[in-house]
This record gives sequence, C-alpha cells and structure tokens, in this order.
Amino acid sequence: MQAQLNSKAENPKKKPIIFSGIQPSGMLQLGNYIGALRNFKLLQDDYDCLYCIVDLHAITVRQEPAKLRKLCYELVALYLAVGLDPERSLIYCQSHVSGHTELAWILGCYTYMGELQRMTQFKDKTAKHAENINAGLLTYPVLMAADILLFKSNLVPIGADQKQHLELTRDIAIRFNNIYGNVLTVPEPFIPKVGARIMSLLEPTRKMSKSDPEDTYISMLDSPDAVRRKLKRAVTDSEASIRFDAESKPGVSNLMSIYCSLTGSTLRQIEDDFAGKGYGHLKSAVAEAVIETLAPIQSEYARFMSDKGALDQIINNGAARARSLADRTMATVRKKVGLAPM
Ligand code: AQP
Repeated sequence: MQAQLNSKAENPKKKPIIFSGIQPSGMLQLGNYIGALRNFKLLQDDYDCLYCIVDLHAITVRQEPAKLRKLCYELVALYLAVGLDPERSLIYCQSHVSGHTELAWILGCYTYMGELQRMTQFKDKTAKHAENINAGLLTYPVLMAADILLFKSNLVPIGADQKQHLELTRDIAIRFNNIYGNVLTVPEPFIPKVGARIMSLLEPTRKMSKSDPEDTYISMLDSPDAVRRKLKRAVTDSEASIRFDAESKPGVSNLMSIYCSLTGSTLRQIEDDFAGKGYGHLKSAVAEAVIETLAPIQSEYARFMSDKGALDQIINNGAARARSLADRTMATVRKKVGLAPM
C-alpha cells in the first residue's frame, strides 16, 4: 500500500486514490452501510483506499468521552468485519494525523462564510443542536475538504447527503490551485445508484442517522429480534399498495429501497412480487434481508473485537502510514502559501 501510494512519477501504474470517513458518533446504521461502508470493500481492489474514523468531526456534537474512545475501536473492528483488508486499505483515526487540522486551518482561509452558512447539513445540525451551535459545526466542511485533499484523493464514496460538501471541497481546491498552481487534486464523488439515501424508519422524510433516537434506525449490531421489531413499527401509509413513490409514499419507498439494495431486486420486481400483499409482508421480507446481511458481519465483528492488541496494531500502523503521506502534501502546501520553512 505504501508503495502503491507513491507518486505517479515513481510508479506509473499508480491506482486512483479513494478517501472516505465515517464519524464515530454512534454505532453505524444501515444507511451508513448501504450508502458507504459496503462500497468500501468493493473499491479496495481497484483503488488505493484510505478509510478514516473521523473522530474530530464527531466532536462538533457533544460526545461522551469514554463512549467516543470505545466507538473508534468498534468502528475499526466493523471496517474489518465488512471485509476491509488493512494490508490493502489504509485504516486509521483522523485525530492521529495532525495534517488534517493543519490543512483545515489553511483551507479555511480560502473558504467564504456564505459558502459554509449555505450548507444543508449546517442548517439541519444547528436546528437539531440549538443549545450548542459551535464554530466546528460551521467549519465542518472545511475539515472534510482537508481530509480529502490531504491525500490527493481522486474519488470519494459518499451518500447523497454529502454531495454538497464534496462540491465545496472541489470549489476550495480549484480556488487554491488558481492561486498557487496545480497543488491539490480535485476529487470526484462516487455515489451508489441505489440506497444513496436510506430514510428514518419513523420519519421517512428525514435521512436515517445513527445519532437519532434508537427506534428510527437499524444499528449494524442489532439482534434479529430488534430488526424485526423496528421494521414492524416502521411508518408506512394508509394506501395499502406496494409501489415506489418517494414523494407521496416515503415510508414504503424507503422499505423498497432497502430491500432492493440488499437483495439486488429491482423496484419493478418488488412491485410485481408483492402485488396484492399487505405492508406486513414487505416489512417481514425487508427484516429477513437485513438480518441475513448483518449476521456474518456481526460474527466477524465479535472476532475482531476479541483481539484488542491486533486492533491497536492496525490503528497505529494506519496512522504512521497516513502521517507520512500527509506530510508530503503539507510540505508542498506550506511552501506554496509562504509559511516559514521548518
Ligand atoms: N441514511 C443514509 N443513507 C445513505 N448513506 C448514508 N450515510 C449516512 N447516512 C446515510 C453515509 O455514511 C457515510 C458516513 O456518514 P457519517 O457518519 O460520517 O456522517 P453522517 O452522514 O452525518 O451519518 P449519520 O449516521 O447521519 O451520523 P450523525 O447522526 O452523527 O450525523 C457518509 O458517506 C454518508 O453519506
């Protein structure tokens, strides 16, 4: 991997670089899995991948310190459980690589207040956390831009909710390059066609989120009983017809999207297969598909969590390798901006 991430001049067969991060703001939910995590595994064959646990992003919302520390471990174990290979993919914690925050400060000086205030996630999060509208919530997209640009990433696998942030990342990189030359790589989004936006089970016009109340999302560690119970309670509508219409039937459409993403069925097939059946049938079928998907991941997860020493080693190795890559970008950026040489 280290060799694979060398510069193109050193290695003409260099693969495109992928960066993606997930916040340890709770155990991951089904939307994180469908929208992001499961694609991570598919991508590691064809790309040089960096998969980060973005703990600095998570503290834009108050976290319980002991729980946050534990979640970083748990997410690394979950990354491994879905099949990420630390030999091929670089897995590490964001706060272990200081280049993220250094670059974020510099890029913040090339980002306009208006751009940040326009971000949908900023508006959503300030509404949700009215008691703690901190500067980090506003500057979150600058740190995300730094995460991506620090490693000259070409592609960023994201759910549809992060598209706006990625567009801002591109704007910041282009603005920086217009001043200093071709320093930063302008990344492209990689958005899955199905399942890019899985919605809350109880409020299907809002996206599913791991920091929302427990019954609104399916955790990747939920037991089969919990999955069945939550899906049984999922909000639908009174029409009693299984057809996809995200506008007027958001609950049923969300269940159909989950089923499609996990089974490979098309929306048309589901409409045919469930014609004349009640919502109870659809909910049970979705529950069984979820349980079948999660079972092997959960048993792998338990295996990785039982060896803390091995997890520590993976996290430390990942950080050391990420630091050495980040240092190269930071050396160029510092020089271009005119900071005093060290
Ligand atoms: N509901 C979703 N459907 C599809 N993709 C989703 N993602 C998140 N929710 C959905 C994708 O998961 C990746 C990691 O997300 P994150 O944890 O870094 O941040 P987030 O988007 O804010 O996720 P949550 O679960 O909603 O976290 P909280 O509750 O802490 O805000 C991203 O690629 C995201 O698109």
